[in-house]
Amino acid sequence: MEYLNFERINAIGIVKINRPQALNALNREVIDELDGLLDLIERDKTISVLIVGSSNHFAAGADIRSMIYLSESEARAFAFTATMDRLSNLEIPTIAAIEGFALGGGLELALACDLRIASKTAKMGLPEINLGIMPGAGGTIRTPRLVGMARAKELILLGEMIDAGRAEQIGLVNKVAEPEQLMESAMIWAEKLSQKAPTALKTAKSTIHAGLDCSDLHEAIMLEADNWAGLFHTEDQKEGMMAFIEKRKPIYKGK
Ligand code: CO8
Repeated sequence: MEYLNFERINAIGIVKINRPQALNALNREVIDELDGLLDLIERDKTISVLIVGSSNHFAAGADIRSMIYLSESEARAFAFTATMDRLSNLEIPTIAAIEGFALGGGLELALACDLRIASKTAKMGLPEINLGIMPGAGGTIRTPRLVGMARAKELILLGEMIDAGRAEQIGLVNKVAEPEQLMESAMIWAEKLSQKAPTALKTAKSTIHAGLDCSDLHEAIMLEADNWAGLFHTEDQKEGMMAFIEKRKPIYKGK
């Protein structure tokens, strides 16, 4: 891969965008590489958590140079909505470790992750409006779900950057870390997650997503009840409860 670095530490996968000449702006090649990596992660059942990070800057948006002369149909083909959706719907939990700029499509990449940790010095925003466009890879959809409609409109319509403290205050990121402790903070959460029952994590994540997509509260509650009961088919549930009774750490198999 030219634009992504991928490494594994035990069951934790860490992908870092590496296109420093354009502040990690996302062009088609970066997204195609990310798609390929998602194929690998979906197949490799030994990876239990994914951290999405970078060096210096998370990503300063979609690549503006690649977009200037796109026609409507070319813009549709350039858009990376499908890849963001794949990331969002990965069965394993994902953590964005945000440093530097996370703007436009870059912030949308972070929004497609389950959890977000930002360096104290990170700057985030959805500045597409300043380029005569709007967010197009989940920004107008995921932001209001995270921070509420009023704050989402503030970010999207004014197109101004916010700092990490404000992002934490409005719930755009889960927590803020000192710059030198960003990856360590992400690893601490990743290690904790890698010790949970994969079947329960996967089901909890998909139930949260399905619940948010469901406009009927009763239907959503019934779906939760079904998914909850479904976990009693799994070995992980038996192991989790038995380990509690036997006062030992559970050993999950993801089955
Ligand atoms: N695309 C292409 N190149 C970029 C981008 C970008 N998004 N951001 C920075 N760069 C390049 C600059 O052009 C510059 O290159 P060069 O040295 O060759 O001139 C280099 O990175 C360094 O940037 P600056 O000199 O501008 O650095 P500064 O520290 O002065 O400023 C900023 C940093 C504030 C981040 C500034 O670069 C900036 O405003 N960048 C653009 C941010 C932006 O508008 N992002 C949104 C892009 S649109 C988008 O993301 C649409 C998403 C929709 C997704 C749907 C599917 C595609």
